Amino acid sequence: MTSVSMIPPTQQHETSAGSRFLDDVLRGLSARRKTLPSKYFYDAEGSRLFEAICELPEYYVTRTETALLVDIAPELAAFVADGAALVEFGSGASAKTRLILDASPQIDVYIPIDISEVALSHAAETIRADYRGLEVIPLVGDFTRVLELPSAVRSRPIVGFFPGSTIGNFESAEAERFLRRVRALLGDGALFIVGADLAQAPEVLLPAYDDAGGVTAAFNRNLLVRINRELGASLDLDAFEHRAVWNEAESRIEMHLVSSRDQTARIGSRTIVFIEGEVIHTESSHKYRREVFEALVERGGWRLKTAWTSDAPSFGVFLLDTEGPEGVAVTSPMNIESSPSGEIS
Ligand code: AVJ
Repeated sequence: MTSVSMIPPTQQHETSAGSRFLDDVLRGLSARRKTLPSKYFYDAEGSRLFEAICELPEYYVTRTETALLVDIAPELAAFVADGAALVEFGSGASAKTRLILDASPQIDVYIPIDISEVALSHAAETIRADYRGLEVIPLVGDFTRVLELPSAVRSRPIVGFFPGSTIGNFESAEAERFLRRVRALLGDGALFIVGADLAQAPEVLLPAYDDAGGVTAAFNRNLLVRINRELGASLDLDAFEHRAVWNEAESRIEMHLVSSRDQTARIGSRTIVFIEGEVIHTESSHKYRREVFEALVERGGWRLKTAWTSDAPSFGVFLLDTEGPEGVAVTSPMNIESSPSGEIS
């Protein structure tokens, strides 16, 4: 299995990246119920649209988590050891990171990991400029595939950071596997700070994923734009509609693209058929109940140390550690390199 973890951003274009994208797209669109992996939203335009979503009045998620982090940053800082390395999964513009760094000047190294090279290198540069003593080591790539940390940080206390409720994009088995991999990657004694959105009324959730200005619709449809551009496909962009659905049974918001007519599209060497009303499921955003989330992190090999939740709309920041109840380090539950498949989503 391949890893992109140790390759600096400038050398990052592995030859297989394009064909993996094609394989994933064809696999998803050949299934009886069509899907596309949500990680492919984040090309340069998708990352820009996501940042715009974060500013929308309807999208409460970012604002709520940020306010909570502002409140609790001093409490979090008390758990962070001197000389720590902060490893962020899916760092994007690194906006929330600043709240952690400002409150925890004892952090010496920052390792942002992101799939969008443009977003990552820009964020790394601005963080470097604003935090002079901080060593910044960006890793570009799919954060579900990182197998190793730079050797420079292995002797340091490690704090993982996974805000934004990005964990909610995984199915529960995938989330569990991701947590186990991070547990193995960060090692015994690590802390892991995870932000997760909690369940709320559909009247709050639906507009957050289907805003009046159509930014989320553009974000969703940009996946098709990207497939056309990067894979030379012939999807008719005007013939797919954005839809957000609350799936009560799975406690998640789903984003769909709905074919507005019978149509076919050429992708690679294949012709994909869509019937009118047929759905491509492009994203799930799970909204947890607190007990459900706690059980998930425990299955993932972590212990919940502290949890903070906001007022409604409720968002949770969870501090996880690796110690067992007796203060005995739990042995690494899984060798990440031997897990059955190379990736999570
Ligand atoms: C960045 C994955 C957490 O699921 O809420 C925003 C992405 N999708 N609007 C989320 C997203 C639609 C976002 N995450």
